Amino acid sequence: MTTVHIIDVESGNLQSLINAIEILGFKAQIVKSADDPELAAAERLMLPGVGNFGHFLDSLTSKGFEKPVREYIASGKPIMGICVGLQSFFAGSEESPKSSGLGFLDFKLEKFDSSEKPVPAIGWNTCTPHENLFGLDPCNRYYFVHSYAAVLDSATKSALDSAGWNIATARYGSQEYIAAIAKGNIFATQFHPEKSGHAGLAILKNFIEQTHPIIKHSDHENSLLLNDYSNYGLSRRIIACLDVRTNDQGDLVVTKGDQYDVREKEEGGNVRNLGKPVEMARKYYEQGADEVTFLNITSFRDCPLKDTPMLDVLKMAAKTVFVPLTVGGGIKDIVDVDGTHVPALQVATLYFNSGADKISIGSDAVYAAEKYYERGGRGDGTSPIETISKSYGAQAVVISVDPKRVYVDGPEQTKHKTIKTKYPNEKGQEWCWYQCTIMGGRESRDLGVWELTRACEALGAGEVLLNCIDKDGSNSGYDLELIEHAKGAVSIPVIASSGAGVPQHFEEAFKKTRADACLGAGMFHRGEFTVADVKKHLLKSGYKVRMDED
Ligand code: 1PR
Repeated sequence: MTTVHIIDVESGNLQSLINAIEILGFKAQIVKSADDPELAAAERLMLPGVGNFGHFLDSLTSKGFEKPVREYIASGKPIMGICVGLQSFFAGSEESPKSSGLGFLDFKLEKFDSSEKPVPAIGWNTCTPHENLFGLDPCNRYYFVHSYAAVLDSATKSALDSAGWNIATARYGSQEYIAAIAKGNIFATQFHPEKSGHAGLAILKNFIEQTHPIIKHSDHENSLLLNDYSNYGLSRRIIACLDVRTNDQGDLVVTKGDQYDVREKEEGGNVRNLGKPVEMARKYYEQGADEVTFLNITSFRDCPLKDTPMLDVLKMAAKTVFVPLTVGGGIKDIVDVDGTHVPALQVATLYFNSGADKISIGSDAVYAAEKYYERGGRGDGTSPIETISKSYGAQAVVISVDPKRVYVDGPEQTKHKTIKTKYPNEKGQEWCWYQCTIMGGRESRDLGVWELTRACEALGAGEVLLNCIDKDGSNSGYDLELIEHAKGAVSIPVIASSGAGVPQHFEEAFKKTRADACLGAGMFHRGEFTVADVKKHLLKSGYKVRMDED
């Protein structure tokens, strides 16, 4: 059985890569130290990374990996870089001007232009290989998450061509950049194959087996699936969300509320039990969900942090779900059951090591934003958003917002940013603002969505999960005004959430707002529609979506 060695410079979620290699029937072996004899004996080597370029390169150097990696490459044996692993083959990056790359490609990465599109780029894009490259398929979608890229112009393209590089290109907004590169024994992808569903697993398999299968599609498939570069080139992202908690019998269950009330309506009603988290995550992956989000909606603080049941849920889900996993709930500085203070960064690290790609912060994001304004619009580097973003990158930090609509007579009646709504209340008030809450809607704060999202973006959050308590569980469609309000506030991606009841609601959100992704929960849990139903509907309506076949 082929063994794949993976260099570990403590950069992101390696567990998912290990799981992907194992499910393909190969053996994965982590290499933690540069003098590990396994490294010299390796036949297939992987260099994966997420987050900050400088952090990755500096760790590679300080751990002594640079020399053995260069020697391995000189030996002619196959190596594959992933994400920051690809970036490390370049000379440097605008992200960390003081850090040098390995310099196999003589130019530098730059930050995406955020004046025309959300940055970080998070989502599913196509790759166009110039020659056959490990079966990279222009009709497939691969998962990208990055702010910096090897942006191309015609001069760099011809220089790379003359230097013998085979490149696959992608386009985000108006910028063309390198999605994958290959030359001799070096292959690298900017996207995450281990998070790109069946299409990504196929690329890993082809690299390990060193095969380049020929890709053929019918005209019909091409017309449906080739990129039309609408939505900056990203397919419409559909997320399945699992609200998880222990029920009255002590079992960990997926539940779902109406306006956040998760108990059955009758007197003394039980917590609604809609299924088991790991099984449901897998079901949604197989239905084509582009991401799965787990929200721990109550605390499990009656057990030591390391035994938190959600960690097991993640570990098990990550074995069969090869799309990004987000976990939220309880990401904050905590005091463990034995009295130990555990910083939020350490809590987040436990989740990342268990298979999470992103963490989501709810109540603590509100506290951080409040303090940001108290300080006159500054962070102090200590909030969970700041510490986690610094270590794992902005793309790994989502803020989960739980707002309620508050009507007023006019903008002068509140200090919060208001909108004029198409839906006046029964008193005829036509203006409203969106009030943030904490603890799953239990307490309202003197902070609006506009102010919260802007502060969190400045502190280092990379994405907004925009719930809406008024719409949650209503099956009446998203609050489109809220989505546009948040999109106007920030340039990071915004995920629309709460209210989806039929596939048409997803289409409506994509048509009438700038939502970067749409999340659904109840309609999927109750089995009324599958994720595939939503995607087929969008495809029929002319939207590009990721269709992933085994
Ligand atoms: O404050 O950092 O510990 O995070 C707690 C997390 O738990 C937050 O992300 C918060 O949104 C979530 N949460 C807390 N209480 C509830 C509850 O429902 N009682 N769930 C809750 C939030 C909203 C969505 C839901 C959509 C779509 N649930 O997750 O899935 O509204 O539903 P629908 O499509 O059925 O309408 P912290």
